[in-house]
Amino acid sequence: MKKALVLAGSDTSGGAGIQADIKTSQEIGIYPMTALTTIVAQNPSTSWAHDVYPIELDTVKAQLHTILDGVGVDIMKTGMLPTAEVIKLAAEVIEKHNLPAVIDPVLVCKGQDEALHPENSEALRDVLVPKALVTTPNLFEAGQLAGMSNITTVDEMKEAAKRIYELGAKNVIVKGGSEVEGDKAVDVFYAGDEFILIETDAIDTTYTHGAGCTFASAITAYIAKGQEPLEAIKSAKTFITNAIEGASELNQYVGSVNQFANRHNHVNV
Ligand code: PXL
Repeated sequence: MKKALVLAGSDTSGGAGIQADIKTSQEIGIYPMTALTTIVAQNPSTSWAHDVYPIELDTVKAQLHTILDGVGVDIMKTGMLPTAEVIKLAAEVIEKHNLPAVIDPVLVCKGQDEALHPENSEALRDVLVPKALVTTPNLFEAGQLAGMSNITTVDEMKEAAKRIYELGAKNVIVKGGSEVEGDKAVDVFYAGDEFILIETDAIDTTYTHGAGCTFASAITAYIAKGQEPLEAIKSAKTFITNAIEGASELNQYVGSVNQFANRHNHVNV
């Protein structure tokens, strides 16, 4: 079984973060090991604001030692990285262990409008995204990485994808999802050649908590199982579409995607 190192945060509410990564890995059939970078505790007393509790750098390093030097991995996936220090550490790990890496450049949780820290965008842009085999920014993150504000059209997504590719990422998938004009959920893929639009019918739901983490984890798992990046992205799009279709409400604030929904609709690889 292929093994993945997941460097990401814990979503206490269970739908996103490392919880999504573990569930997705399990569904697709790879073995995830987790180095926790931060804990997100959603606060029911403040309308579900996401309170972020970073883990000590030494504790992150100890987990990486277990995974990299104690077991060994085939691929790496990053999610929420709370400080520029941890972002740089992630880049060092990719370099030292020569790992294919799927970088989900998490800057903000869905429904939250404050980026984690401004210096994190810069570290992601300058240090980590350049080392990505695949990077999966949403529109906000693509804007931050590409130095563009307010991306709303497919043409702007293409421009952002090209700029992010030029940072050094080998395969870029800018996730427009249902936020792009029109009734399709559109993502733009770029790997230095032509732009490829990956489209599905938009699903009419707000229960999408965990979608970004699940999508990036599915890409990681399909690559680990032997698919090329573009093929893995297409398989992951099917996986996340099913997971969104199978989503359910958690409370008045949020509903989470359901990785289990793919058992009935699985892309077998
Ligand atoms: O969806 C982004 C995200 C990533 N990682 C963690 C999260 C969230 C959003 O809630 O909690 C740990």
